[in-house]
Amino acid sequence: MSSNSISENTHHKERKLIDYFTFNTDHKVIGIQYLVTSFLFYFIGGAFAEVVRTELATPDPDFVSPELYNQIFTLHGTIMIFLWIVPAGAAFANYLIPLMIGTDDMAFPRLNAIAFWMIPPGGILLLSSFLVGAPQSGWTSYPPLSLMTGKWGEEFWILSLLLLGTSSILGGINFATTILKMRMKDMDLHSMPLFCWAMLATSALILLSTPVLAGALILLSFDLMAGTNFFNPSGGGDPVVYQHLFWFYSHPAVYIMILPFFGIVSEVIPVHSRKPIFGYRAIAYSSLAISFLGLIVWAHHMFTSGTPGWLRMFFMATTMLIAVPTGIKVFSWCATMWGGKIELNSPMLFSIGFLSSFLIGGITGVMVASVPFDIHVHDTYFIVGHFHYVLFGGSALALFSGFYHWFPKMTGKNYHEGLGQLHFILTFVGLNLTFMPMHQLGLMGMNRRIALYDIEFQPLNLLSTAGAYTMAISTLPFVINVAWSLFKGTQAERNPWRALTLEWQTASPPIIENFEEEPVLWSGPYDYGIDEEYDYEQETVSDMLADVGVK
Ligand code: HEM
Ligand SMILES: [Cu+2]
Repeated sequence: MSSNSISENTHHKERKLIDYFTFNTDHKVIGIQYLVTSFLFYFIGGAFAEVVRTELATPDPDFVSPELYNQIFTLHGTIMIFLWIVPAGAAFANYLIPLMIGTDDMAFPRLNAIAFWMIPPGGILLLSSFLVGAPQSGWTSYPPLSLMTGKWGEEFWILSLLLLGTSSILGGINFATTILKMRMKDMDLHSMPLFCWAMLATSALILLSTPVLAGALILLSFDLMAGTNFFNPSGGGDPVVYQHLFWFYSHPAVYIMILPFFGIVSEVIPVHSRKPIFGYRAIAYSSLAISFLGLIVWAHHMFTSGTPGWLRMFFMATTMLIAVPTGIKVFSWCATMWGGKIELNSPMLFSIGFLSSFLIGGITGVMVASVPFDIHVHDTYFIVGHFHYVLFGGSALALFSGFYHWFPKMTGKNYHEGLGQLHFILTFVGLNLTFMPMHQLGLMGMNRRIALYDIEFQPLNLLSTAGAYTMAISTLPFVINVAWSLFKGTQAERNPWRALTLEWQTASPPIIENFEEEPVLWSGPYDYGIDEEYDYEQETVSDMLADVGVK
């Protein structure tokens, strides 16, 4: 903390709109840049999802051509993962970590800005692949298909992912260093907010696995452009080696996509239940356990790729083990809510929605971890149903929970509670309507990644498409809420939720230097139930702290 460097006049520095469009090193600006950029891609990726579902409303490939269908679902998956969920996690990490640990910026502010500025070119590169024939081989880009369906689109995809992966690595270095080195004095690892633990675990995963993806992509690029045969079977290469390298990154990547949001839920639930978090250490260490286990289970994506039986046993067992630390978290969140004074506002509704949908995704996850079952449902809509429950029902709902929770802090404005709740209801209904029927479709044998299907699958597909339209509609109250609140919302308090983590000790939005005066650790991050000592009507932090006898 360099609060002694805060001089009188810097107090009056104002944030300008242009700062958000330039190379700025303030972690709060970068956090907002990440958030806004990722949401722009969410709308694009979402529009692509609607095209996919519109095509699938009828059995014939009549809405878009089969080639375009392939391109659209490939870009839908790629965008949702690499340009929405992952950068949105980084958005919260950037914005919150320095505030939560009571410091004024990230460890490497310039590196931070560089990491962000790789994302827009990465996204533009990906979208411009439509000009040269977008990739058609799915977000996994398995060879030999990826070597056969159009050279330049595939190469654009590879280059884009290399940029986005590099950005992610730079971010991970920054998060880990900041958490380990920049905490205010008195804050040891065991008194920092659980979101920081989650980001520590995420960063470890990013650093260990992303370089492997880069390696795989570079080799794929050689096969594609230089005629080498690392993965090309027609030249003696081995496509299964690509699958190993790809999933060595991409399985951990599913935890890179969900751990930050586990962290967000761990912040939201205790505040809005007014209860201390149940099992702080269990939640913190289970993040680390998930990281470790996540690194040794990749071949469960290859149960049908000729993996020998004894090896499948190993990957089946380790995969199922992940249910243990994950279950610990879920039970801890439930125990935290148990008997609490739960307020069903937007952040809490999204967190509860997260819990229930993630539970379904987790259960189908244990199902597909089982080799005999997976052999039957591999590459069917059961899988599509499963991972959307995890990614949309898990990551995305928790993302929205965090969005509403920190909206007053980030913008200084209160959002409209009714619109937030409407957003939740439409999303939650749409989500279940879209993805629940997919499980049954998969069990009935409907393949994924096809524009044409058998007439018997139509009724359930229609339901699913109706759900997708409901979700499209759900973004309206969301967008209106954000716009309305920014322009017409009332000024937010410093600490509207009476939360105890440090980011709430500064103004909403925080001043450029983060804290007017050095923040004070006057309790653990989740010591709720001592409300009577905490008068949230107080004007300033020092009053507040004086009130509880700290100063
Ligand atoms: C309105 C919401 C959404 C709908 C209606 C939707 C629909 C679909 C459908 C129908 C497919 C299968 C395409 C096919 O196999 O032919 C698909 C694939 C996929 N979706 Fe979504 N999705 C939505 C949101 C999301 C989100 C939020 C994520 C991630 C954060 C995501 C990630 C993926 C991925 C990774 C694939 C696989 C693409 C591939 O195989 O290349 N989707 N989506
Ligand atoms: Cu996996």
